Amino acid sequence: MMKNILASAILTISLLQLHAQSIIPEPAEIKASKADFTITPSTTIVMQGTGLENAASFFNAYLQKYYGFQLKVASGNNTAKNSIVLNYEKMEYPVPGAYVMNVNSKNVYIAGDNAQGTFYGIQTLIQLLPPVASKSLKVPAVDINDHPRFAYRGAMLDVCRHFFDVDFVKQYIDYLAMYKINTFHWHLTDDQGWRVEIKKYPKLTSVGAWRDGTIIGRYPGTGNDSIHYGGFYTQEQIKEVVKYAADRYITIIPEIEMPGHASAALTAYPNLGCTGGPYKVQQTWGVFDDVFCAGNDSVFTFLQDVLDEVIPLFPAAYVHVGGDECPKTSWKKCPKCQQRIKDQHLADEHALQSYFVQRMEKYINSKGKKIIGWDEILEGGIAPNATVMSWRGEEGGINAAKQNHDVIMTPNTYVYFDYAQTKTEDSVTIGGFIPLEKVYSYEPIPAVLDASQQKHVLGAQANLWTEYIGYPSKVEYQEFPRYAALSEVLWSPASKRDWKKFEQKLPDVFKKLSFQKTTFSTAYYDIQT
Ligand code: TNX
Repeated sequence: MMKNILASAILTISLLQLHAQSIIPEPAEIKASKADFTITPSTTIVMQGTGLENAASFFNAYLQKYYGFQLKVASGNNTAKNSIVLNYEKMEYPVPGAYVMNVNSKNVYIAGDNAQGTFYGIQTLIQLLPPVASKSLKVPAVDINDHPRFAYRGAMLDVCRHFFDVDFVKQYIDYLAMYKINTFHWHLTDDQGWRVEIKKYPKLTSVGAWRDGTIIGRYPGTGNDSIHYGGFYTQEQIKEVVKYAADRYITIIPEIEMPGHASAALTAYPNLGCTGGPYKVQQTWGVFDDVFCAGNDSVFTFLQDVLDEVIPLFPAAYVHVGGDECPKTSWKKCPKCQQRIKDQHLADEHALQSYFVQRMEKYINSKGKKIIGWDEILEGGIAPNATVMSWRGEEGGINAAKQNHDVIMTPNTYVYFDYAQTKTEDSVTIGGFIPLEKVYSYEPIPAVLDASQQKHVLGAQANLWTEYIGYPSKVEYQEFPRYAALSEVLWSPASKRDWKKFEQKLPDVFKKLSFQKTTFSTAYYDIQT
């Protein structure tokens, strides 16, 4: 009897501790174990398998950055006291990345179904660390069995409307890793800037990466000067970022926009437009009539050359070809485009865009890659192997899945993090209103699809368009805590999604972000009061 009372008392204390600890995203299964573990500078990381260095070194880098110490790393089967043991365990889940974690007074044991799973276990361990700098870090007594729900857990960053340097992109990637996001969609070309070095076409970056004049959305106090603004990534820098992401089990999908949002490329090479220009790298936002000429074969040669340089930089299975917001105005007036419509027996300019995307798909497929396009690629006939990113709500995604195409849900009704977080947003945003609870409520699988169609929904992604986001802390402000909410949408089992519980975890989310010196929005509280 006494023993039982004692046991339940211990359990209650552990549960209280656990309650104070708030893992994001919510794991599939979590229960109290018997005893806490304490990490100190004398704790050792023991890798019991090969290929676990990324997990170990990520953890050490985190400890160093936030707590000022590192742990010794050893290999072998030694599970001596005072160790964090990293290992593998076979698990049968449809999506890779599962892990188990057991905490007791001697060890923390973390085993993934692959190295990525073990890495996610490390992320969970990091979530459990106290948000105060100390050399004695209590890890609460827990047993966790966890696995991801969706295979595609994405984040898009637009580096065209505003440019973000390599250091910040790496920081951003670390944020994604923290919430077990596995795909970074890098929006590299747009009307306001071309951001990737292409050796065959140097003007893309010497001309197309820069704009002059007043820049909207920069850091308060700097926004009114007229400046030469821009930037780009060299191919060496891209490789460095791709490797940095891969070490965190994040795949980078590059987006090269076509046929619209092409002002920067046209400014560099005016022969690629229907009128021959002159064009300008855009200063303002929106949709512009000048786009790649669909009647000009040298446009296809140019884009193929660009892709010949881009594809080897990115190991991802996909290349994103944009396809959104392409006005047909210039094609309507262009004799070559009209000739193409005739020659190819196309119904109209929408069919011409479809011809354009299909022609590029063929080329990209021939290089062993698949294409992703925004949902406009459905208009005029979808390219045979294309995956659709549904951004104008879910409709495009639903249509694509019904046509047996894969889909990534990125609806601007739920996951546009450039939109405002309160109705009276205190900072300038593009508009819209997507509060935290709305993000949390998002269900990527539309109920109208039948089971076989639902399988085409690979996952979801939040988009951060940066028209009004000109500096890193504003990116963070727009992302946090909404990314915490999205991570539960993407990772946690649907049955574990619980807004009330998430709300209870929020103070800890904020504490953690403050501790990490990450900027975040407290709009959530403004809405409650
Ligand atoms: C629509 S989403 C766009 C972007 C803008 C964004 C602003 C999409 C495929 N196109 O070009 O930046 O709205 O929210």
